[in-house]
Amino acid sequence: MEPKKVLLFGVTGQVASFMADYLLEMGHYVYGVARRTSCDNTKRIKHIIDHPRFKLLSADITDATGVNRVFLEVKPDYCFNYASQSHVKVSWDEPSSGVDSIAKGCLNCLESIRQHVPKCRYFYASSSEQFGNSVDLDGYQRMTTPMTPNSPYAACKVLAHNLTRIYRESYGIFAVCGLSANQESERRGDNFVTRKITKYIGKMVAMEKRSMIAPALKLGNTKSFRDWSHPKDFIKAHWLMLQQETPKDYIISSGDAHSVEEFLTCAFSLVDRNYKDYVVIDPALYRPLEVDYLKLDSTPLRNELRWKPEIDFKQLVELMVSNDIKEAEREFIK
Ligand code: G4F
Repeated sequence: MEPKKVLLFGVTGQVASFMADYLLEMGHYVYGVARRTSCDNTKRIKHIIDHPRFKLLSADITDATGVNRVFLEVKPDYCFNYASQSHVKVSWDEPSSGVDSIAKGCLNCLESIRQHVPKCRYFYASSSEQFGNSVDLDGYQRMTTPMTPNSPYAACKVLAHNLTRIYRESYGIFAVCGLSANQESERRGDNFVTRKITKYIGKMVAMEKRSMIAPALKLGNTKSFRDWSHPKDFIKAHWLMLQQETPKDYIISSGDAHSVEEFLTCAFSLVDRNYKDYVVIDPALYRPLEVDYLKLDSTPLRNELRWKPEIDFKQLVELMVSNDIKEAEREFIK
């Protein structure tokens, strides 16, 4: 394939940073869009900042003029939209920011494509949170499962998901929703439950090595189930979705559900510990509404696009724990 120009919104975030790596490996030109912040937030893309085929552009997805500017400047072949508020619990504290960054941000991209680059193929990062507590009788969520969002975050995601479909059907734009289950990795933000746990383990191991005792790990609801995977697997599906003849929405998932308690058990067992000796439940960390059980069926994607994930739950936990043990040790030596 000829090198393509790819616009990546949210490039400083976890998933987009892996997508940037993948696109550069394939020989494409990557235009990463990030909003200006007073503190440096480029740690996930430090290794590619000086790459000859990477360019960092400054724009805020909530600002239509900035979004238009980058689309007109780059005239991309593809656009992946990973930008927005991403923390579900925070969306109760900052609901307007969700409306702006998720829904209006998606609309700004769709409008720019419609008006200025109608041939650009658009990927919208939909979320399994959109299902809320809807589950089919066999325990899976599918594209046909009703979307009953349980947070301001998820409600905005449903709106953006529908806008993407509406623009595709109304204007013939190649716009698709990749509805992804949870993505966790060594680049995950510290305030998501998996990384909070693995970072704690790293710190606890480093402290115990120096005869210090780590304070307890405070968590909220540990009974919920999530369908966890590594973004390195998912971004390949996202890319494949834009290579098809006709645009179609797909679910991307491992199809495997584990509770937060199972994640804790697996992660702490890797350092021969029992999580119950370290974790305390803090009711302040509970959400006003919870999503109890996410296990998504990605059979259409697997059959039609011949995709499957390579990193399973245990490998994911091992990768994150071993990364965070090394990272904590480096921090202590500093
Ligand atoms: O790690 P979480 O915050 O991820 P959550 O809510 O599943 O959302 C993530 O996945 C979505 C896809 O399904 C994305 F759309 C979204 O952007 C994000 O990436 O919470 C996972 C579970 C929840 O049930 C939460 O209540 O862990 C529970 N939990 C328990 N204690 C905690 C904590 N979550 C966080 N963040 N922090 C805690 O201390």
